[in-house]
Amino acid sequence: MSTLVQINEMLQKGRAKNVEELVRQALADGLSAKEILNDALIAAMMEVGSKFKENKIYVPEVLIAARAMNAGVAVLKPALTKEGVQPVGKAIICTVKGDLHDIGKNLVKMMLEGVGIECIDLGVDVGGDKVVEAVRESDAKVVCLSALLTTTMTAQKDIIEDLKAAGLRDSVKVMVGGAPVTQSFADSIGADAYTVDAASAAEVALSYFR
Ligand code: B1M
Repeated sequence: MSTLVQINEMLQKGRAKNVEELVRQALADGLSAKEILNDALIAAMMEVGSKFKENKIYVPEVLIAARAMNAGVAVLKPALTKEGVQPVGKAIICTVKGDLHDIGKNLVKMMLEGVGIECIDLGVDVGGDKVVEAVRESDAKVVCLSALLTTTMTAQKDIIEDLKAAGLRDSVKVMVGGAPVTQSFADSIGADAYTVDAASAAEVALSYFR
C-alpha cells in the first residue's frame, strides 16, 4: 500500500500520530508537499465529508479526523511555506461569523505566509466588528474571508457592508473563498476576488502588493 493511501486511511480513522509519522515518511521518500496535501490529506477529508453527509459518521469522528488533518498539515508547513521569503505586507484572515470550520482558512494562511504575506489571524466565528477593528489597527491591505456553510456565506457580505459603513472599504482588497462560495456570489457581494483554493488565493493576494 502506498504511503499516500496509508495517510488517507489513517486520517479517516482520526489517527493523528500515524498521520504525522506517515507524512514525515512521505516527505523523506521524496514526495512533494503539494502531492501529499492534495492527494492524501484533502482527498481523505473529502471522503470524511461524504460519509458525514450520508450519516455514516458523526461530528465526533469528523472532529477527530480534522485534528489528524491539522497534525499532518503542521508537518507539511515548512515544506509548503518557502523559508526566508521577505515580508511583502499584511493580510487579515478569518472564518466568518457562525462558522467554525478552520482547516481551509489555515491552509490559505499558510500559503499566504509562503509567499511572504504576514497574516493577522482573527480565528473563527468572526464578525464585521472585529474585522473593522483589525483593519483600523493594522496596515493590512488585504482581508481574506473563509466560509464553509451555505448559511454563513452571507456573513462575507455583512463584513463588506461593515467595512463600507466604517469608511474602510477602499483601503483594503476583500478576498472570499470556501466550498460553497462561487465567483458569481463573490461578484454579487462586491468582493474584490474569489479563488477556488489556497494556492490561487496566495497568488491573487500577492498581486495586491505589487
Ligand atoms: Co462541517 N460541514 N459542519 N464540520 N464539514 C461541511 C462544510 C459540509 C459540506 C459537510 C456535508 O454535509 N457534506 C456541511 C455544509 C453544508 C452546507 O452548508 N452546504 C457541514 C455541516 C452541515 C456542518 C455542521 C452544521 C454539522 C452539524 O453540526 N450538524 C457543523 C457547523 C458548525 C459551524 O461551523 N457552526 C459542522 C461542523 C464541523 C466540524 C466542527 C465537525 C468540522 C470542522 C473542524 C475544523 O474545521 N476544525 C467539520 C468538517 C471537518 C467538515 C468537512 C467534512 C471538511 C471541511 C474541510 O476542512 N475540508 C466538510 C465537508 C467537505 O468540505 N467535503 C464539512 C478540507 C479543506 C481543505 O477544504 O475548507 O473547503 P475547505 O478549503 C478549501 C477551499 O474551500 C479553499 O481553499 C481550501 C483548499 O485549498 N478556501 C479558500 C477555503 N477558504 C478560502 C478562502 C479564500 C480562498 C480559498 O480566500 C479568502
